[in-house]
Order: sequence, then structure tokens, then C-alpha cells
Amino acid sequence: MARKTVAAALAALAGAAVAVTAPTPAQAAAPGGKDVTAVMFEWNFASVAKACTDELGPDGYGYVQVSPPNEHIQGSSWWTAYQPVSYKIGTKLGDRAAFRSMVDTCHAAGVKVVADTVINHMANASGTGTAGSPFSKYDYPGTYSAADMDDCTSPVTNYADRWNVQHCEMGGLPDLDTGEEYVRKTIAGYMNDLLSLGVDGFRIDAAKHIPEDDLANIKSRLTSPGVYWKQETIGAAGEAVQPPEYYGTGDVQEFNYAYDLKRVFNNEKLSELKNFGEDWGLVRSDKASVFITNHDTERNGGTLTYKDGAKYTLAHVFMLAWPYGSPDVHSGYEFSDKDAGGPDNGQVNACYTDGWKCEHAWREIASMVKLRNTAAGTAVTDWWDNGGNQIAFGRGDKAYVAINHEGSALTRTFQTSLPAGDYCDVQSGKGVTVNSSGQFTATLGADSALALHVGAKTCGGSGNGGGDGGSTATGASFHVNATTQWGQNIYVTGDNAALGNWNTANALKLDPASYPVWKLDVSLPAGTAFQYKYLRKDASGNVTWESGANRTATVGTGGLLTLNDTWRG
Ligand code: ARE
Ligand code: CA
Repeated sequence: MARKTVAAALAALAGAAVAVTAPTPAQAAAPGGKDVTAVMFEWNFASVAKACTDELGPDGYGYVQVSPPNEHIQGSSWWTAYQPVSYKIGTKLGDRAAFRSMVDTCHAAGVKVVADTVINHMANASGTGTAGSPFSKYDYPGTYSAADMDDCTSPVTNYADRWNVQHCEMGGLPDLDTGEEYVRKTIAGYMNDLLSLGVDGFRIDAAKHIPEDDLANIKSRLTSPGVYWKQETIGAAGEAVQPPEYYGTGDVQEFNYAYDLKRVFNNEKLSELKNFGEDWGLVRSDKASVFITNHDTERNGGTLTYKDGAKYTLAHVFMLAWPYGSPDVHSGYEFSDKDAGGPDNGQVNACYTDGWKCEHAWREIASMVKLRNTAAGTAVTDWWDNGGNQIAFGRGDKAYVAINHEGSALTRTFQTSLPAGDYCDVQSGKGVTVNSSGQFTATLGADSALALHVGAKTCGGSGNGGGDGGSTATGASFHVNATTQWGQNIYVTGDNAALGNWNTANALKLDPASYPVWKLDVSLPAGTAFQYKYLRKDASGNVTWESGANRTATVGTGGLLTLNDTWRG
């Protein structure tokens, strides 16, 4: 155990003071930039790389966050990743080469990379780590020995006591003495190694358990001391350590944001959200990292989760439209066992298979990322609510969003500040026309949303929808008779880009206005031979394909080919 002398303690304080008075480092999540992070919980590096290319880059995500990449204890539970054994890069998610390649691929797709970084503690176990290093509790050969551990070797028990929180063992995990020169140097060495591989930011796990002065000192040693940091500082009333203490080193994860939204969507009224943010006692907006759920709270019941259906989806729509903090979209997997690690050791062969939820790719969520980017820097305007669970608001002349979290449909003429013209409702994929007074009339089904922005004037992927007069348009008119349950929708996908290339995330939603017949017209060049199939998604994005073989059709030269189909259950 390192017992600090008074002189050493004073020297440490003096060093910290220098770091604290240095200019506040610039944050990578600059206002007006692409500030949405997709958190790919337990995805292996190769799968993250593919998601960057296929979805995150095209959808406008600014960042992707990956699970801890360093050596940790072995085991199938996800939480093994939070028990470090060394700072070698090597876990079931991939080795150093896979990590580097993932960073390069994400950068090529325009997506920056954030690494979840566990630097407060080491493993509470003995054995061999995921990269082959032998270790025992308090001894991690080549990285740390007992002398590098903090003075308190009993568990954190009292969150009202700063010293107990920061120097004892959180969850019984051996606590590093981050006041020590060797420990600071070693942690900075690990983070500099990640920076050398191209990493753009860090989530600092358990930041509350590390004194801010220690973090400032460690950050000052980095090759880019202004790099983006997102610090896990769970704010709770009555605790000694509070999130604003950590503003000097970066953003802080505002857990109360997610707790508040869970309460409002479950038991209160969306109309209360009119001044959501700092007025509610949340941390400074420009320092807040926010989320609807994260890997801990989706397991401990603190927040909404994919098990909450439309509420979960609509809360994301709100978060992404609302100008407070920088949002994280957690992309996880189905579980009944809270300890279970990611399916298939993190290999994602396709979204919505093997339990992967792919929240980042849900149309209702993914489509809002570009809306947020387009509206960046624009304040809320044109707020409307019904005094209950129907709200609508604009982002100046850039965007407009309506959310209906009532059990019945909402038909209304909405007042916006948008320029007149045609828009795509990126939630439903249907066109909306705003008149010269900035108004439009629309019907929103129960538990659904509508979202318009100036970056999406026409619906339908591949540049369809512009120019050509109706009489010369060719394509397919999909009609399928399909009965559904509340919250379910029918989609079509097929073997060409306009139909989403068999990717269920890009499948096209049909219109239920003639229920039980769902309809959609899709423009396709004359002569296009294609295969297609219908699928059903529930409110959480779970996909059910119709049975049987792929359907086939060929577009003629005379307008729309009408396909009268019946769902094959
Ligand atoms: C596992 C076992 C434990 C065992 C431990 C050591 O589950 O039973 O004692 O190993 O052998 C994750 C899991 C833990 C797991 C750990 C290590 O959640 O269950 O422990 O990995 O494998 C506090 C911290 C906060 C922390 C939460 C979980 O302040 O930093 O607890 N969150 C992060 C991560 C977690 C991770 C760790 C830290 C550890 O996000 O996923 O743990 O690296 C109040 C306080 C909060 C406090 C909360 C819960 O709300 O305000 O500050 O959070 O209570 O105690
Ligand atoms: Ca500590």
C-alpha cells in the first residue's frame, strides 16, 4: 500500500492546481457539430466497423462508442469487461489489429471513435486475462502491484463520504492510487496508446470514484490534452461527490435526464417537458452527455428500455429533437439473464438477428440523427401541447417534431417556422406539405411521432421522387393484406437499393390507411426485375418475416405495377 507523506501529498496538490488552472480543453463535441454517439455495447470490433460503413456514417452519427478494449478477466458475462487485468488491447471483441482497423474504417465513414475506459480499479479475481496475462488480486505483473493500490481495501459503503467513495473499493474492485506518479503515468500511457491508434474520445468509467484533480493530472499528460472525455458521474442528492466538479476535464453523464424521462413517459405528462433541462436541475447543457438507457440502467430498472415498446422509441425521438446535451443511443441486445454477455461473443451477422436490437438503426431513431445535425445551434420555437401527452415544437426554420403519446390519434394543423414546401415526415416516410404560412395538417396515430427537417424534402431512398411527372413514373404499388396487433407495422424490402437491399433497417414502411390492406408506391425504373418480401416490426423494432420464398415481379413501361398480395403467416 502506498502511504503518502505530507510532502508528497502537497506536491500532488500543487501539480493538480497547475492542471486545473490550465485553459479548459476544447471538447470534440463542438456545438453545431455531429454530437450523437451510437454506443455499440458488446459489439465486436469487426461488427462495429461494418456498422460505421453501413449505418452510422450514412445516418449522420458523429461518434461510435465501443466496450472496453483492454485485457480483462475471462468469462461470458458482459461485466468481465469492467475488471481490467492489463492495458494490452485484446478481448473477445478483437485484438489490436481488429481495433485499429475498426478505427480506420469508422473514420473513413466520418464517424469518430470513443473507447470505454476503465481506470479506477483492477480485477477482483485471480487467473489469466483475455490476452493471456496471469494475475491475482492486487498483483497484475507488468502493469501494477500492491504498492499501486489505494490505502483503503474495504468496499465503498458511504456515498456521503468523499474519501470513502474515492479511495475505497467500489463494488469490491481493487482501487488504483490515482494520486501516485506511477499510476498516473501508466493510465496516461494506456490512453496515449489508444490515441496513437486513432481514438477520438474516452468514456471514463466510475469517474466519480477518482478525484477530479487526479483526472486533470492524467488528462494533462495526454498527447491531445483537449480530447473529448465523457465521465461517468452518477449524480444523486446527498452524495459528497457531484457531477459539476468534473466540468474541468470534460462532459459528465447526466443520469437524471434518463430517470426524468422515464418518469414523465410512464406517469406524468409530456407537456411538462417544455423547459426540460437546466431548469429541472440537470447539469449544464454544454457539459451534459445524455441517454435514454445505458448498459447498467437497462438492467437495473432505472430507465426505459427496449422492453417498454413505443415509450422507448418516442423518448429517443424527443431526446434527438431536443437541444440539451449530447445524446448517446444505446445499441444493445435482448436479455433475460442480466449477466449474459452479447450474443455470439459480439459478432453481429445482421441487425435484428441473434438478439441484437440495433436501436441505432431503428428508422424512428436513425432518421432523427440528421434532423438533430440539421437543427444544431437552433433554439426551440413554436411549442404546442394539449396539456397532456401530445407535444410539438420546432427548431426555428430548420425542423419540426410532433409526438403523440396518447391512446388515440391526433389530427391537427400545426404552426411551424419552416419555409413553405414539400417535406418528408422521416418518422412515417410519408410526404407533408407546409404552406406559405408555415402550417401543415397531419394525423398522428396513437403513440407515434412526426418529424420534418429542411434536409429531407422528399421521401424514398435513392433520389426518387424528384422531377418526373406522374404519368411517366414507373414502379411498383405494393398492396398486402396483413392483420396486425397494436404497435406493429408492415414493411417491404427486396433485392435493390430502392427496396433497402434486404436490410430490415432500410425496409420501407407501408401505409395502413386502408387496413387490413397496407399500401406503398415505390418508384423503380421500367423493366426492373426484382425480388421482395414483407416483414412486420413491433414497436421495439423486433422483426418477423413472412414465411415462404422470395416474391418476384418485373416493372413494365406503363406506370405502376400493382401487386395484390396476402401476408404469408
Ligand atoms: C462484479 C459483480 C459484483 C462484485 C464485483 C467485484 O457483479 O458482485 O462485487 O464484480 O468482484 C460492472 C457491473 C458490476 C460488476 C463490475 C465488475 O455493474 O456488477 O461487479 O462491472 O465486473 C456505482 C458506481 C458506478 C458503477 C455502478 C455499477 O458509482 O461507477 O456502481 N458503474 C460503472 C459501470 C458498470 C461497472 C463499473 C462501473 C465497474 O457502468 O457497468 O460495473 O467498472 C448509487 C450511486 C452510484 C452507484 C450506484 C450503484 O446510485 O449514486 O454511484 O454506482 O448506487 O451502487
Ligand atoms: Ca478510486
